[in-house]
Amino acid sequence: MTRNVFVLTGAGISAESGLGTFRDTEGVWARFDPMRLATPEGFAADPVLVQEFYNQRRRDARAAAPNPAHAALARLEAGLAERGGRLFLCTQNIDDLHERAGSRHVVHMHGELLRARCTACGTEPVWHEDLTVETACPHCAHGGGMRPDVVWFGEMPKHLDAIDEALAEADLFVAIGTSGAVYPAAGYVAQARAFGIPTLALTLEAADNAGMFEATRLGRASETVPAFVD
Ligand code: BJW
Repeated sequence: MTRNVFVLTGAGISAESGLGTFRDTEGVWARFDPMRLATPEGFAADPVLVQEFYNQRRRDARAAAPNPAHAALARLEAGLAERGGRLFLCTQNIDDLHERAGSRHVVHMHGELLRARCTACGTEPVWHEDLTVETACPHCAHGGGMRPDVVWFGEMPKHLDAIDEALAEADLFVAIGTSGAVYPAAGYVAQARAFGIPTLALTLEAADNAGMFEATRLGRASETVPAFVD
């Protein structure tokens, strides 16, 4: 019996909540240059541009509502816990739609829009407001500036030890709405295969790493995820 499920979510699960994906034809990276907006070098070169980009993303995320796919994963977490199992919900998304759908434990490996990070002391306070280049750290004596608490290209994703442990303990791996283009997340299916556990992809179009999955169900997450859970 399946008791420990590892779910990896990507931008596709929030697409039907109105938040853009990255690599689809009308995705975020078709309109904006990731090297200018999602790298430490881009932030150093033009912090105003980068803060504005994430301020808009934060406003969009706050205006969005969870969809039936987020809700289904909250039900899966509760159902597994009742049966003595566990859902490890690892998301690449920086929105809080899993939490707002009722998921209790969410691991945000690429950070969170609703946190900021002090560039001097590293504190990561909850943050709901716009950030500007003048925003000062509320905790630190060094007058540090605040940046979005998100993981840009070339930076180390968060919670990697906990993720590796959960993959080793899982008996099913499911990827939802992710293109399999960004590492290390794109490599988790290979890790799961190495542990000998079944792997399933729920996505709209075959991902870059599609060949690694034993089973794939194509469709909208709002339909495929509830069908998988219930
Ligand atoms: C639907 C749907 C619907 C649509 N229903 N589905 C080789 C190995 C390891 C690393 C590298 C490597 N080569 C290069 C690297 C470095 C780099 C990388 O991977 N680059 C690639 C471009 C090749 N990786 C990094 O720099 C990472 N750090 C790192 O590697 O540190 C070193 C290290 C780590 C670990 C061990 C040792 C060393 C950091 C990556 C940070 C990514 N940051 C971003 C932006 C920040 C946050 C933000 O602004 O939101 O994170 S990039 C962007 O891509 C964002 C996403 O989280 C991430 C993944 O995108 P996602 O979620 O997959 O979205 P899409 O748009 O790509 O796909 C959507 C999918 O949904 C599609 O498949 C659709 O079909 C589907 N879909 N509607 C169901 N309704």
